[in-house]
Amino acid sequence: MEISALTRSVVKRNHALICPDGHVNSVVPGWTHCRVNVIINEQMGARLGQTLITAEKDCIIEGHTETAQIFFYVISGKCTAKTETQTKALSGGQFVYVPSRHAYRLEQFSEDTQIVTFHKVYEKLAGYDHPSVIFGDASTVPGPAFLGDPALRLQVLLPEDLSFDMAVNIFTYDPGGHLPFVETHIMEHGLLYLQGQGVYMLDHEWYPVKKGDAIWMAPYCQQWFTAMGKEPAVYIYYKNVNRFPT
Ligand code: UGY
Ligand code: MN
Repeated sequence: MEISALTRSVVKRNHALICPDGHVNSVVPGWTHCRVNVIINEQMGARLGQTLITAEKDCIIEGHTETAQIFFYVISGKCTAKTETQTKALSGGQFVYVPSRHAYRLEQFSEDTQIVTFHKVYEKLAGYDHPSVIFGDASTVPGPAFLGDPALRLQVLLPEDLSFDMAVNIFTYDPGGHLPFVETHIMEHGLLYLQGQGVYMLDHEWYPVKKGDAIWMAPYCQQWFTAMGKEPAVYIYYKNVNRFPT
């Protein structure tokens, strides 16, 4: 029998590992007939938001972004996404980016569809236009070798354009593949494992991680990862980018 007082989840000053066994549902106005787990939020010291949505029958995810932009990525299942000017069907691996101050509505979900969202308060850059809505499909995004290592592949889902202040990328590691060095950087991350397993080092603490786990890394949280097991380890992650380091 499992012991309910044990978990791999931890929440520390500058990083957190949130595993599915610790999820507790939140009620979010406008997001109905679904389970919502707020995984990362400013309450823990983060400057991004990350949620996991699991659709039930008649699920509707509707709202109007205010100061924060929202990136919706379909992990599995399907739905229809409507923005002010477009309507598109989304299935696993597809996404919609909704800029700040835009209406959105996701509907016609198949049951158990899962979506991960990343939220960031938008910082406009003088001389650059506000980003527009973007629909995309990860399966069509190239995944070049990361820093020359063919065991690591990085897909960049949003345009690399200074009007954007956030990036969302998918990182794939073949078993045994690992980050080439311990990263120590100002950018913050929120991530979710989509597949596989491995070991993450966060500020010199070592965590076994697998599909379904989420991680928050504050600025300067030192980070390194190696993939283990028989299939590639894949995570989708957020990063703040392209703004003056105040
Ligand atoms: O983009 C990044 O900083 C990425 N290499 N970090 C990470 O995967 N922990
Ligand atoms: Mn990093």
